[in-house]
Amino acid sequence: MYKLTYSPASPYVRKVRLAGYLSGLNDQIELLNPDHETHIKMKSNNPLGKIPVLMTPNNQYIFDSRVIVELFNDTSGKLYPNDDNKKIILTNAALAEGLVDASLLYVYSIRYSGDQKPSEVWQKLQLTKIKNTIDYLDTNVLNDFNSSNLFISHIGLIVALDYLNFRKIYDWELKTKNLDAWHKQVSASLPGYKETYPKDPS
Ligand SMILES: N[C@@H](CCC(=O)N[C@@H](CS)C(=O)NCC(=O)O)C(=O)O
Repeated sequence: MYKLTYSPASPYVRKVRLAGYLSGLNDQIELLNPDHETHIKMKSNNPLGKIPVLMTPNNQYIFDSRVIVELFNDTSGKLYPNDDNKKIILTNAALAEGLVDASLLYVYSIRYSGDQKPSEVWQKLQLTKIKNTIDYLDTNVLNDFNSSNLFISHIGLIVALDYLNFRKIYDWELKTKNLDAWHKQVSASLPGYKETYPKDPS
């Protein structure tokens, strides 16, 4: 069995879980809650203090989410193709991940502001990245993220768009047409979509 540091709200953990579903490995992944002794031990193995961390069946610790995805792809071959399209798929996945990064930096600007007011300059910087990327995607998603197979790029973008909704950061659904249609179509066919939809820890 694989062991995975779990958090129901984390977009990077969700990406790894969806990659597990698409790779056919979901049944082999045990989720460990934040208060689980092994979760704490696994997390402490990453000096950056970030999740996800994966423990492989032979007790190796792997982070970050991109490396875990690569490991799952080595096993399944299902997350990106090993041909000329590989770099395109991974570039699209990186764009989606940038959307998650900007969203999380926005959320953290509030969560870790202590008794100070969050920096408006910082928030505006992140919101501009988010808005520009959503505009870009609304124009290009049907070409760039279009294939008969689902890949890690699809997972990444679904995770990013749902996280924007979950944290109410930017109402992209109201502002897009192609992207909204793409999301409806892909989310309906992505294995594990509903099971992994973000929620606050109980
Ligand atoms: N690049 C990392 C990012 C992971 C990350 O930032 N995870 C968040 C949870 S969603 C975290 O652990 N944050 C705590 C922190 O930054 O200290 C990855 O892809 O795994």
